[in-house]
Amino acid sequence: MTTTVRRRRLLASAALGLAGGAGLLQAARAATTIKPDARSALIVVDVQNCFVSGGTLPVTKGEEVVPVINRLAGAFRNVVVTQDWHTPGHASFASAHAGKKPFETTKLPYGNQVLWPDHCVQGTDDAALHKDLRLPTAQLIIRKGYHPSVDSYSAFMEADGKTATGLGAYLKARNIKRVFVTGLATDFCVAWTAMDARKAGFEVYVIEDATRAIDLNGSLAAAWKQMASKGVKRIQSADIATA
Ligand code: VGL
Ligand code: ZN
Repeated sequence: MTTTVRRRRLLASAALGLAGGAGLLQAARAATTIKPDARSALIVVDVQNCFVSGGTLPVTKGEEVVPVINRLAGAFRNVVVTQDWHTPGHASFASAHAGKKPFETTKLPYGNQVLWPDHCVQGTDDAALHKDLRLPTAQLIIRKGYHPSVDSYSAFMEADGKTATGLGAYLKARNIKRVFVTGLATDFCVAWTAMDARKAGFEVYVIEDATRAIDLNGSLAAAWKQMASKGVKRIQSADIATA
């Protein structure tokens, strides 16, 4: 084979490769378009004033999840909402521990605990759902973190690892098999909720662009890695068939 011929063949196969690649990409996207069914539930985690700009524990660009979640909700027959709902002086607050500052950690009887600024105190405006959240079809609001000495990032299980919130039993009683987790924050309440949902036997998706992260010392990358290892699927809102 002459060099010219070889080069021509190479070019031809490169072109084919490109075309084939694009085709595959399209096929992959089409294949992942998900139509939520009667056994699917959207879980909207902690889209509260405390976690957006102006709140007590603001997540950068946290408010950007609101329109994405509002749009997604139209595709789901089952929608569940969570609220972080702490007692005043809650054990997860740095202010409850002498000499501790927010974002430091401490040891509590159930393990290591990140200490946060006072946030999402029961009944305050700070703990209310974001005013632009439009979830008229939502069926359940589950509150968590209301035991004074136990935190609960997860909507399923408190941080002591043994106190269930009741969400798992509720979803099972309603014959839900697949959950789609959205909201705040990706690396804390969303991640723990998603991983506990796996533990409870659900098929679990996190819709990445419907979440925003705190990202404390690399916590976001760590959370995605942990979620992947537990079989949580990472998707985008465009992967859900809406409209
Ligand atoms: C959350 C920290 C403390 C969350 C709640 O919703 O991700 N993070 N409390
Ligand atoms: Zn909290």
